[in-house]
Amino acid sequence: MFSKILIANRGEIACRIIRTARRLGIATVAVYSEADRGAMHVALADEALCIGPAPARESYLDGAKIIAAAQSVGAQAIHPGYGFLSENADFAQSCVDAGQAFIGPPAAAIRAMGDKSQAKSLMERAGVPLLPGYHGADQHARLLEHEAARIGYPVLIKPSAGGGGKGMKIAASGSAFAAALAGARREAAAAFGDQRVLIEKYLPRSRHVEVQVFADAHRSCVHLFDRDCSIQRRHQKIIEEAPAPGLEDDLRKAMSRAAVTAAQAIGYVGAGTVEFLVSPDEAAFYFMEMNTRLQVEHPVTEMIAGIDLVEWQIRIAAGAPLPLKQAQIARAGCAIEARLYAEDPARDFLPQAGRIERLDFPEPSPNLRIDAGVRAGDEVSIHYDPMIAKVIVWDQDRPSAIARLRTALGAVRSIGPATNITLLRAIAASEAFLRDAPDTGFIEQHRSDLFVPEQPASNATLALAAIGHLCARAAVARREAELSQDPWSPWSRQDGWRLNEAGEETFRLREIAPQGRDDVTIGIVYLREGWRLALPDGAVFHARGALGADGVLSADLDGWRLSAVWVRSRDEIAVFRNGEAAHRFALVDPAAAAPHPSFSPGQLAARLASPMPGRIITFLVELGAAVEANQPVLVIEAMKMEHTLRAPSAGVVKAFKFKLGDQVAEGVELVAFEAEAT
Ligand code: MV4
Repeated sequence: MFSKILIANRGEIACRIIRTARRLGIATVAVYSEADRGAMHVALADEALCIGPAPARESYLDGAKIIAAAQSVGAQAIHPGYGFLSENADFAQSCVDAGQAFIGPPAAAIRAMGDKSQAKSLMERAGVPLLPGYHGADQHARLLEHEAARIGYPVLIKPSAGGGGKGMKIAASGSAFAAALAGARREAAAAFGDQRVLIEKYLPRSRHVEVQVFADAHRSCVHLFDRDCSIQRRHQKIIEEAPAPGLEDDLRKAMSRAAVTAAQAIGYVGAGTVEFLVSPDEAAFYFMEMNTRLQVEHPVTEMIAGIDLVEWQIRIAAGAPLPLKQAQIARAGCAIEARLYAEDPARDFLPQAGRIERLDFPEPSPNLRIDAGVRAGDEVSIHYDPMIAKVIVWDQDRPSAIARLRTALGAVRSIGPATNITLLRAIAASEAFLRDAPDTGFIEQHRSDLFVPEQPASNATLALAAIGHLCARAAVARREAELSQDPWSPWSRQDGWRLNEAGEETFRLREIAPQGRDDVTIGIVYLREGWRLALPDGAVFHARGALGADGVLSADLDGWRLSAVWVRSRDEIAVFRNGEAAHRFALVDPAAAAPHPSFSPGQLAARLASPMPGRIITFLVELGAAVEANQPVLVIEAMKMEHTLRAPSAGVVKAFKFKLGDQVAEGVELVAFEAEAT
């Protein structure tokens, strides 16, 4: 067994691996980039080494630095986590060549499954069901077109060198094939440096069901049941669950058997996932791809099987046999995972960066697990995946697990970068999610239920904001009086005397989030105990409140006990009401002038600024070009995603303010336009 392992990853998965290694008595070494100096995984590990600047390709993707770090601290093994180098066959091989055990599959297995065409050929030979398709070496356009016609439209063209949906193109008919092929080849060459493609019959409605497999180095292989990951947005999984709901038992068994066959066919070792498409109509399943890493969603399998998959990974990498035989592995209940991302739903889920002011989760329990990679005070960086945490619940049956998920998500309080919590809550609360087994079109099919405009703040919310600011102002003044030791300060009096002689005042509250609502004026009358609050619509509350040392305001509104949070650094009150999106309020200082817009509306219309920090990777128009409103102008890369930026209005491109490859900050002007005279 290893005495020290290095975790070549960051965020929640690094923390998660460290927790298991610690439980096994194994020393842990973290690596981190300069941007992650204060990160959670660095704090958790026994040792930590800085391996380079923030950009992943100079740190977490630099295999040589990682191996050198492992050698320098006397680690015996390297755990790659997921993403980064976890499916890089050359890195896996380099680890072994350097005498480091790679806690993952053999490099040959990674390589074989990394080529989606080769993978399909291997599966075909092993008798694993495939969709009708073509995955040969001959890539002549005419042959591919002939194959597509043989398969029957619609067909899906996929890059052989990549997975996860990147570069896939649907061709609905023969006339559309050539263009779809050209697009797929262009994107495959850009994304993977390899323009080979494969073709498959396109399944319009499908479920994404995957089977967890585990093999040891002694040719034993078991499955650990299935997971449904159909609820995705742009190929990013949002909700995953185990087992996949509503599958016929014989279909489930056939898939699990096929998954084990697939793993054995390639001499697999370690944790792996065989991904299938299930056609809900024909109750048939088809091999998609095999992921040769531990997946983000592995906790739902751990919760229904009662197994620690990272412990198994470490033990198997150290040469141990599988801890259990298939007959000893049983599943119980239902587990569901929700992924919390720093993304702004109001900006089409654009990844967000910035400081996390506050991040409160419900107390974990045997039914609730929180795998987080960040905590309050940390920065979500533009350089890495914006996933903040995973909320995983377990219960005896699916309805009970869904109920737990709703409660757990309702209790999450996050202040800082926008997150997708509202979407997660809407999915967990949706009748469709409870009733049906989801398919990959779930989000689009139920868009109107899932994307509801945020409700205006209720009177209770406004009253809480007012009380919160009253208490926060008092706390600040008291603190200042203490620090200044000013005996004459009214706040220094110990007789509970109140500051405001007049006994009443009005507050103007400005709602920071959601934006765009008018300021609200609230009348406040000081009472012997608490205050009487008069709301704009005439409602009145008799309220008391106290701010705890942790910034949580506990209030009583006519006997109704409610709470809110004071964000000291921003002097905002955030009101989280049982699962609603947070309403955040600042106190409008009447003396402060209204913020002067730095641009006239016309100028704003003609401004193309970067929506977030990123790197310019493509210009899509020439200097001097006349563009339509909303026409794609350039592409920036940030947080492993590409974002196409569009012309804010019709006009002429007067100047590019940056060149290809430049790193740009949020809000900076990228292109100077001369807006068309409207
Ligand atoms: C498909 C498919 C339908 N028909 N292949 C997506 C990424 C990778 N896991 C394979 N994927 C799919 N392959 C055929 N022949 C549907 C998916 C798919 C999907 C496609 C478009 C939009 C979202 C999707 C989510 C999951 C799976």
